[in-house]
Amino acid sequence: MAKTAEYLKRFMNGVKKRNPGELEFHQAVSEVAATIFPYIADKPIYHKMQILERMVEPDRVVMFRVPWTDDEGNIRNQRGYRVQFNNSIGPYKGGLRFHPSVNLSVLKFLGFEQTFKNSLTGLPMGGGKGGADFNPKGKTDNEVMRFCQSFMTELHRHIGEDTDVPAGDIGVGAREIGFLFGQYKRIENRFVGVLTGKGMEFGGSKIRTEATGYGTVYFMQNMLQRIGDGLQGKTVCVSGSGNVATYAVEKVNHLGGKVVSLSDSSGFIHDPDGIDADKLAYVMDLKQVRRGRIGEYAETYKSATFHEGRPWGVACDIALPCATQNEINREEAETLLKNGCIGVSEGANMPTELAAIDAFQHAEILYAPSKAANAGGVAVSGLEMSQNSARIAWSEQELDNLLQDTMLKIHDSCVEYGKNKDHVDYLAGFIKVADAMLSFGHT
Ligand code: NDP
Ligand code: 2IT
Repeated sequence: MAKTAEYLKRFMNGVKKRNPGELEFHQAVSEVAATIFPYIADKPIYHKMQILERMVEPDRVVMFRVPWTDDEGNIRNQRGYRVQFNNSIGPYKGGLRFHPSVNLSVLKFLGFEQTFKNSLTGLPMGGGKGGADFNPKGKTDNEVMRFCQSFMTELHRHIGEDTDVPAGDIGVGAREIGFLFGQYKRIENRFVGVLTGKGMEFGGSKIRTEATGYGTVYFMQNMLQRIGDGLQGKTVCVSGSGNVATYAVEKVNHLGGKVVSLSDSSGFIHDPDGIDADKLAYVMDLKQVRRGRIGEYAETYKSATFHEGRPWGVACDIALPCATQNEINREEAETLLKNGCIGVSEGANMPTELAAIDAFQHAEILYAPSKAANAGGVAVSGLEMSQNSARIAWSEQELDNLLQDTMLKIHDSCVEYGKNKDHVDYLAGFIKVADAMLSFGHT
């Protein structure tokens, strides 16, 4: 045990030295390494073949200039990226994020985690992530279109339906995917499934829009069912108000729970009466169509109040962080536990700080890490790729059944490798990628 701890420390020192200042990347690697090291301690082949050392180095990183013109005719300049992390088990696959906070550290953490998540789905997809430090807030549709076209004008040469298949993430939804796909098709003169999350008219898959939020809730339901419980009658705190958060709310409602919060970067709303289907439709229009701030909800619905900060002080049985990374710190985790929270399922990527994960694990509540809990989105992306290749379209019911099966399989494999009955783990995702790398020798 002491030897493993010592080796882990040495390994992390090396990662920090080679990737200076990349704090999010260090955090993601450190969390994964702490899970993996005890498992590989008695398996010398992984050490001899330097598997983990090679896994933390992306296959390749592409960084590029994205010039575009705003509506006033000013030339603007953004930085675009695609981190192709690991294609051992399939083409690179992962979202694109457009947000001012995007940098190499954020995309490397996301691409690294994507590799394990995609492996857990059981589908043949490698890991990648990309995006730009572009802020879609306050931009017109035409400005967003010009930006997306310029971004794809460079990106197109690095991706392909069998090479690398991007999708959406923060700031990249149906509108952006449409603009990006249109430009790819125009430049390449090929109509192929090079992006997922596409519109239904041009090769998109049913359930993809809903899949991440639904999957996160299915995972929570699976964990609850294991202890003879369920979401029926549970009070649920959700953060975020974008794609993942809104479809998580919809599924909690379907399963009989009550959601009492939502948030965005300006603050959160608390609605003790619950966010029902009508209120949810209002939120979707507010955030996706009118692109407003969540505070407007409390002006419309008098049962609700608006507050600055994050929603974790609201008493709940279940917490679903669905906004962004590091949105639950140790103090907030302790507040959740003090208020009786018994389960956390991560819709967002790495929403829980390391010290907060410790608090959840120490309290032995049901805790599902994002690599497992939010894999439903990329799983249905994988099914969109299959449908595109075969030129077929499955029904909503078939796809929802496949999504539920996938989340249950991931849940069960996490439990199998988990340290104890209340702790889920994503070791199975690592093993598949590692064993593929062993087959390739030194690559
Ligand atoms: P959206 O852009 O649709 O929504 C993001 C939401 O999070 C918005 O409410 C946004 O608020 C809020 N948010 C973003 N950044 C911050 C911040 N720094 N501080 C506070 N609030 C913030 O993105 P998604 O719903 O697609 O993504 C949410 C999370 O889920 C991300 O972590 C993403 O990586 C993860 N994820 C997404 C998948 C997908 O299929 N889309 C799949 C798996 C994981 P505002 O409107 O004010 O910006
Ligand atoms: O983090 C994620 O899994 C996503 N943003 C979805 C990736 C995908 O390719 O569907």
